[in-house]
Amino acid sequence: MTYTLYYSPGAASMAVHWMLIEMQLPFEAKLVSIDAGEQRSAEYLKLNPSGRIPTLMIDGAPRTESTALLMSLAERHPDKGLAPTPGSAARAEWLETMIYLANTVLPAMRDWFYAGKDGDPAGAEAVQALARRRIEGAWDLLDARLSDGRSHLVGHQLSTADLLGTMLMRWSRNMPRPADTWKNLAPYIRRMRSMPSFIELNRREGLTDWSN
Ligand SMILES: N[C@@H](CCC(=O)N[C@@H](CS)C(=O)NCC(=O)O)C(=O)O
Repeated sequence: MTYTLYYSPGAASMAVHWMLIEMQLPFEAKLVSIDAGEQRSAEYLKLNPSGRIPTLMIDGAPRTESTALLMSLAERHPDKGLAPTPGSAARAEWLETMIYLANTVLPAMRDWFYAGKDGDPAGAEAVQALARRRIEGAWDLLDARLSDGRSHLVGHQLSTADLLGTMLMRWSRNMPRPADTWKNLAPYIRRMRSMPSFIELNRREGLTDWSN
């Protein structure tokens, strides 16, 4: 199995990059500079026609969508234990959490950061206000889930939901109410940030602004 990840520091590629490091798999990482607009180069658009990051080459075929990539990797490497076993009770909660993060939180984040680019700049403020409400609603929900003392978003075990969820929480760091201001999310975030694979991920991506 061979992997090449097209990534940009701190972008939606981050959770996939983190997973590859956490699983200790060999892979190649290729930087695509969003600042330089490289995601819209003809060469990159051949791999990912939506011009978004990430793309993961899996055995030579380009695959996209960060959440799907995390789920594919979990399926391809069941021995790494980053998803509950199919058919188990935890599996249903994992599926629910992955879809919730992909379906509700990721699009709201996209709206928060790209409202003026994806849509009419004149309406951006209203779009961002709704996005903020949705994002803060997600932190309420995940905070409540952690209030039962669990160590991770799905049960007591690290899963792809933590990698995706933590990446999204990081994106809120400069928002009016960052995720780490929620009571139960704060210690959870500290725990996730203390993982050696997260520290290594930040080192490789050259990120310094969201660490313990
Ligand atoms: N749903 C996609 C979203 C990807 C996405 O929006 N990536 C952003 C970076 S976080 C991007 O490529 N931005 C550059 C652009 O839209 O031009 C996924 O989860 O992979």
